[in-house]
Amino acid sequence: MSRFQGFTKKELLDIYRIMFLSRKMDERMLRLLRQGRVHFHIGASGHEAAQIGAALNFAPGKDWAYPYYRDQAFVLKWGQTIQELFLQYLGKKDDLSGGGRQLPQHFGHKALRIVCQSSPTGTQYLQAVGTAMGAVKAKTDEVVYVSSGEGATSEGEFHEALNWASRDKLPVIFHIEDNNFAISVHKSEQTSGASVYKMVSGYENLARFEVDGTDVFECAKTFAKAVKRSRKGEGPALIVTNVIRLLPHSSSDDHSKYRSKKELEADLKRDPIDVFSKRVIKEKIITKKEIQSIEEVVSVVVDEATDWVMEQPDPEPEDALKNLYLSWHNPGPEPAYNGNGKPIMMLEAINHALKEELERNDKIVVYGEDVADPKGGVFNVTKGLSDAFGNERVYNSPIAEASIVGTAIGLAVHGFKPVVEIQFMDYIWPAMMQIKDELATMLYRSNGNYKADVVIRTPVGAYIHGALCHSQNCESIFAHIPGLRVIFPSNAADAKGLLKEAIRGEDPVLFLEHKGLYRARITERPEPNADYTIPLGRAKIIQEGEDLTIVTWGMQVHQSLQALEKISDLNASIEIIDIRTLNPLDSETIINSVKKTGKALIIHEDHMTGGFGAEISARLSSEAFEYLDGPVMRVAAEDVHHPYHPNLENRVLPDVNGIAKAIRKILVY
Ligand SMILES: Cc1ncc(C[n+]2csc(CCOP(=O)(O)OP(=O)(O)O)c2C)c(N)n1
Ligand SMILES: [Mg+2]
Repeated sequence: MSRFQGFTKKELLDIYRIMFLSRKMDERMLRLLRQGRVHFHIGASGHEAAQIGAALNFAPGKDWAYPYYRDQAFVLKWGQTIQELFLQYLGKKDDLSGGGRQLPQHFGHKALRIVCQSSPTGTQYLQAVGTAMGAVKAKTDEVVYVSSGEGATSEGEFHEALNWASRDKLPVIFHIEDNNFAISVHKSEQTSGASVYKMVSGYENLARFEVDGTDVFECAKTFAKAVKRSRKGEGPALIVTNVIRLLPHSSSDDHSKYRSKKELEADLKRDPIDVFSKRVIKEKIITKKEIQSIEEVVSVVVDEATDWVMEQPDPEPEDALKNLYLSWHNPGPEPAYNGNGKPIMMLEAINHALKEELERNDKIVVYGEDVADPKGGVFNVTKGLSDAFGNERVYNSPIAEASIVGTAIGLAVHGFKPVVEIQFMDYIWPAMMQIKDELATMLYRSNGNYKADVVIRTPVGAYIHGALCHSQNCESIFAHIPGLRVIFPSNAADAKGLLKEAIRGEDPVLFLEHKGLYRARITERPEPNADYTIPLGRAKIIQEGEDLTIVTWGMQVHQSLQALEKISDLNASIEIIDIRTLNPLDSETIINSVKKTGKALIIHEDHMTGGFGAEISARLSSEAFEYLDGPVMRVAAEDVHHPYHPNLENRVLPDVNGIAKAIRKILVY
């Protein structure tokens, strides 16, 4: 049979069917919204040709997709059914994207490798780059699709993603659907030169294309070229499709407030569905009658799917609490410490844990700024690892923290186990969006379909004259994030056992390493065997006592022990608990101890206000109130930044004398 623009008649009929189906779905979804059955809608109307032209060129289920919220026609062509999309739209229990957890039009489908999407504009790019990295490492010829609007390309992460993808010639196709507006902001106010195509001209190995996004044939041809090139390993591509936005930005927007009638009417003349049907009718490929018959069938399909989805079960309230974590729901008892090797410092413990786990699991990759040899990390924690395991598995990242975490999520999606380093906790903030909105939410928002079991290691802490931006702790900020485990060891044996456990687990973990303890003799312990792991959520009683419970972690474990020497005159019996993990927190051990001693002093290096001590204090007052013989007290850093000069630094940090003073005060209360 003859082809038109490379397509059989059957294929052309299917292209029309999907374009029209997506359009009808938008219409029906808006009707459901007006009826009060849903709370939000964001439509694909006007973008259909570009999206189908793209989807035609991938192998769904083999290739990966990170489609943004406007990609309804794309996911239909990729293989999602109307029923699945209505389940997602209404947030039903059987919604494959997230079981009703996510806003409408947040796509996800495990079997089709549509990676469950979140809401921030632009976080998807780096994850797509990570998945492409995984595809290359796994020696496949998979290609990764990622899309966004033109407005989202102003996000820094877009440029980070282009940098990394171009540098490594990764198989990623960036599809930028340019509808001129980011909500109400025109691209002339948004983008340098009002052109994403021009803006990205400097990235080596990046193929660039700009096409009329209302012409499905042009789009299909362009994507075919780009995908073919990427599949051969020749590098990423960026395709700008010039589309029209026929609806307001979303159901919460009214575009008549910022777009003229004339402009909206002009857009209607470029409606991709009309453009397509007029063309195939004019070329006598498809008849008007055939078009009408597709429209009739689609209308019935949409009616039936709407009726069907109304009958589908809603999620149960209790479902809201499921699928936040995979590991450490009930941490088992702590195994006996099997350390009988040569004493090692904390730095060596972490290095050895990484080395042993890299040996044990070939899916582990270790990367971050300066982690590769010969430097082996700014603190030498990763020394020798890239020499031993090669640059495929241990490598330097660009100086881009969002890139480190974002690509790690994408690698984890592909089945790798990234153990990444943020060079200093003080510089974790560019990655905060990836950590809070993406890493910590992946399992939950996808209702258990996708996990992002990345381990992030980062040095923290003061007492090394690091001033404002090489001294921070900030553990409370991360302990506040549901879905993220937080570990803060105080000695070499715990560091090794906990890091190995974190790596072997399935949850995202933030592993905090106090810089002041890396080489401190006080952290030395006989090295535990390679099979020694410590379950997360088990606090350690460092010493037992009857008169007071000190709850602490990290460097302050050692300061607390030193403070006891200063109060030896009191002959007091003091229990010290090293919590070791903030999430999960072993409340039971803390509460049982305070029930015994009747008094609690919490000591941490992070600032006082909103520090993690406040959480422990609150738990004690609600669960051990009647056992308390005095107020729960805290010693912490002052609520100021960390100044440089030792006179200033010492003034704001907890010290041994201050701890001793607090102990005296609470004991006589
Ligand atoms: C990081 C972030 N900032 C702001 C928003 C709110 N927001 C959602 S969509 C959008 C506009 C996006 O425009 P564009 O990228 O052009 O895509 P379009 O919706 O036009 O297809 C904004 C500002 C967001 N979701 N995430
Ligand atoms: Mg836009």
